[in-house]
Amino acid sequence: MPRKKWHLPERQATDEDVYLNRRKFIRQAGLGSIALLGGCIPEKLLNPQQLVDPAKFLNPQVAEPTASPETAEPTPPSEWYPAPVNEAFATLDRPLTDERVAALYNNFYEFSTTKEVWRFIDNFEPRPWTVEISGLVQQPKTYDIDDLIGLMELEERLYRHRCVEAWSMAIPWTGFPMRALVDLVQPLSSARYVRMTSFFNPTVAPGQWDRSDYPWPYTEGLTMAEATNELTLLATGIYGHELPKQHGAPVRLVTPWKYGFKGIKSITKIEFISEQPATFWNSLVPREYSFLSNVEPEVPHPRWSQATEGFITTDPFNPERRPTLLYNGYAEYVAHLYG
Ligand SMILES: Nc1nc2c(c(=O)[nH]1)N[C@H]1C(S)=C(S)[C@@H](COP(=O)(O)O)O[C@H]1N2
Ligand SMILES: [Mo]
Repeated sequence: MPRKKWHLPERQATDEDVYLNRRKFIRQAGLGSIALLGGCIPEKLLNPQQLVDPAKFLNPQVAEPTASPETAEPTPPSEWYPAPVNEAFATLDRPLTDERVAALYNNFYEFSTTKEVWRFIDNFEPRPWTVEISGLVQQPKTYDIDDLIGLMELEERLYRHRCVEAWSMAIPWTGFPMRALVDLVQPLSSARYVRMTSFFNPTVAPGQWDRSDYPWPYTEGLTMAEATNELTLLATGIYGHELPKQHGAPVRLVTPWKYGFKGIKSITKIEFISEQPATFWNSLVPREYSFLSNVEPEVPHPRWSQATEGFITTDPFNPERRPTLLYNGYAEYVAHLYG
């Protein structure tokens, strides 16, 4: 294998440092592996030098990175992109995050517990891909993703993006409203929730091997009122082109008034059901990740405040400190859903 940029020798000492510091912190704080790997490392503990997957030290069987830095390059444009901008979501109160920064700083636990998901995602093939629509619905059907996109009208929207870990970005998504899909498939009146399921394939997703104790596949859920809210988007693109793999190709959920983990990536199944579904993070750590998980500055995470956030524009390690907005600034669209 050719030597890659991240194999620069001076980084090795740094990796070890980071590992030792991290391990020291864990011991001092008495936190278990869920606390470390729960998607929840507070920003101040992130080290800009952190270049190695901590899971590697916990389990020497972890796969070597398969990606090259080029993997993080934007996908080529296609006939669907760029899509027309929805005028209601054409501006924001902050600049957009740099595309490259967003592509190199991701949460996607199927591939890595670090932010360097792009390094581990080469073997993942988001096409061909099908999305099963099933459950309490008049028109159940399994769609090829490109056939489904062809039935929908794509649009671009600028949204705030707020992770429960207290970092945030501003992202131009392309996609279609989930409401348009609901209109197409016609759920029965007995449908009260939507459950979405990601893929399960440990041969391409090292995180599904390393954390075989996690409740894979990743699942998420919304109430029908949330699913049909004007804001709720099924995104197939970002920054005016197709989604790169690390952002959840070929289709992922975007619910900008909720914490980012609700925005399930690489969806394979959308089911209409009558009872509130179990979801990945809510099953794993229910007291930290509620089913609703709306962005609320006054409601702290059990291990850190949510009153402010680190807004990332050009440098994930020097974010701009900003006050958290109620419902991430989308109260006018969603406040009526919550009493
Ligand atoms: N399938 C899947 N979807 C996922 C995650 C994940 O680990 N697996 N992480 C979530 C979290 S915590 C966040 S903040 C967002 C990050 O999306 P981005 O990498 O496109 O910014 O994806 C969410 N969707
Ligand atoms: Mo997140």
